[in-house]
Amino acid sequence: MKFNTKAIHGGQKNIDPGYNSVMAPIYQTSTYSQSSPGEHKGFEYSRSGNPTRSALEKALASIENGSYGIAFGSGLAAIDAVLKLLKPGDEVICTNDLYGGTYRLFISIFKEFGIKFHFIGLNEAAAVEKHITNKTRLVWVETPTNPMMNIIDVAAVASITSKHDLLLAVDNTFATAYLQQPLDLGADIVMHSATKYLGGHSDLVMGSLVVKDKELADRLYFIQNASGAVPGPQDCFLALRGIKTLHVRVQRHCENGRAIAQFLKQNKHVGAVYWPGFTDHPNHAVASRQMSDYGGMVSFTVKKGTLQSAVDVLEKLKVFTLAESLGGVESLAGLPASMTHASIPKEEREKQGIVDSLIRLSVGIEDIDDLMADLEQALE
Ligand code: P1T
Repeated sequence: MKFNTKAIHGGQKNIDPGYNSVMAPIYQTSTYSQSSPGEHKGFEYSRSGNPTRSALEKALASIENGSYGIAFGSGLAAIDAVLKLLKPGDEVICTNDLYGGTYRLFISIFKEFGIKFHFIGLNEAAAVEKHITNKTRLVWVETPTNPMMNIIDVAAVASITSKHDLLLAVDNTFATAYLQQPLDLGADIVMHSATKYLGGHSDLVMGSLVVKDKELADRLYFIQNASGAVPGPQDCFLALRGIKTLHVRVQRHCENGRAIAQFLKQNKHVGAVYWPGFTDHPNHAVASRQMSDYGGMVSFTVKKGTLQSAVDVLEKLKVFTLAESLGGVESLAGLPASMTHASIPKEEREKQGIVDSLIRLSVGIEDIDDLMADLEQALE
């Protein structure tokens, strides 16, 4: 099956043996009756498994070309589960430009539990090799990165991790499975904040993991059940519904993202524009190879360079909503330094380019003329 068909039908055959409903029903139940202790129809308690969640997990596995999908109560809960594969003393190599909450989880929680993190620039995949020790277990990659839109060559990193028998996890939130398939590029785990493009309508918080390997899947299902950060059935239904239109939404996000990036690049009030579709983006060639288009996320600095100049632009926007998050049908704008990435120390942030005048746009699927006019008036 090709992607557009999988987005709608992947893993959904006989989803409701009871009544043949076309959409997976919302099984709003915490428990399931047993005819005799241990005798049931595959579900005992909804932390361990729920049919609506199961339908979503099958859809997730299908769109990522994996074998097993595992859904969580948030993107961070999904990342938390991956880190729980490790033990004190283990080491992780990760991109130095990460979603602020991921950084906070690594530094404020798992570092305290004795896991060591090496944050490195991964524009050159070979840099990974220099930081591998006999304690390294996991390489964590976000691509495109949030919010600087750096691109990491997943296949090149995978060739190193497989040689050293390390796990490679890729946060595919910005690209989505429609534009990029990390498992096909050699990653072991693909992770999503399903809150974003997968849900697609800014109406749920959820995370997901997809893997190919049965043993790894069993361990992650164990952690999902043992730690218990599972999403409810209503949210699973919404995510499943979102996935069915992922391909058409992301096409329009890409189209509008391209137009906005080009518009910003020629606007006299704008400094730098970060979007991997530009031929002068440092890893444009890698983006063109591993992604089928460049996505709907665009970051830029206001030329004046001050915090106030960025705040002025954000306050004047009328169609773009000033808000955290991304990937919904509506356009959002944010100030990473004080919103999504405030938990990263200022000095560290600025090294990555997350300056006070940096604005991040999640370009939605409204009419492009209205989006451009909105940015134009705000920048003027
Ligand atoms: O918010 P949550 O569903 O827990 O997902 C965390 C997360 C993980 N990875 C990436 C790349 C993300 O962007 C996020 C969440 N990001 C935002 C809320 C944001 O506005 O950037």
